[in-house]
Amino acid sequence: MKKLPVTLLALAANAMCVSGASATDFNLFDWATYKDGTVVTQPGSPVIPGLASIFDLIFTTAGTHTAIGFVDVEIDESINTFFNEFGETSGSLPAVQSWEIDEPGYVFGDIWTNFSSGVLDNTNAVPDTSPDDVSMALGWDFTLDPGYTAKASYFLSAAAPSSGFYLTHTDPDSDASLYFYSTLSITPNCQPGTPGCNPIPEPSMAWLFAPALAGLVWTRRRSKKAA
Ligand SMILES: [Ca+2]
Ligand SMILES: [Ca+2]
Ligand SMILES: [Ca+2]
Ligand SMILES: [Ca+2]
Repeated sequence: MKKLPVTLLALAANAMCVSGASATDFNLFDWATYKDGTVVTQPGSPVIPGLASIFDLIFTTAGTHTAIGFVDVEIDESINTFFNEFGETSGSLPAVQSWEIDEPGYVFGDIWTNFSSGVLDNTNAVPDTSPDDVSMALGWDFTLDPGYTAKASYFLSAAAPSSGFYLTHTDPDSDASLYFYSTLSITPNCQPGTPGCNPIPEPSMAWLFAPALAGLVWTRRRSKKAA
């Protein structure tokens, strides 16, 4: 899109204020997944469908695994640019999760390098004191027992999750925020209830994934309500 003259941008911003319009433009500029060393980049989407589940990563083989989701969203770019924004974290970080908030690598950020190598730095390089282009990543490092399937689900939502660890991306000029979070569910490959089928992971594992499972329950309840 051709850049609008500054005066037009100012008029647009004024119109937003006067009318009190609240339709925020969340543009998913870029996103990518990392799955045990394989990076898949995805085309952006001008509109994030439903601002909800954006992708799942499925693991079926026993052993250690790493799942990471990366997103670069721009909020109201045509009104106040994509580099007036900042990020924050909420909740306590489970031992099996990692995160990163940073400029996506066009200027100074190392998030793309870290994402591509499968190790996030658990650091926010775009805090409210230093706004810029916000991109975010969330990772899982876990071990899967034989006979189980793991699903790491990633969500972008205009509503904050009620529990668990999550990242917030805010445009202070638009007074709008977007929440990025992930859940990890572990389910048996056998049919629960059949002889010899243990429907829940080992006790140590159940403890390990408690925060994620709590998040999963919340997500299911929420989608039920919305349905
Ligand atoms: Ca913006
Ligand atoms: Ca970083
Ligand atoms: Ca960007
Ligand atoms: Ca961005």
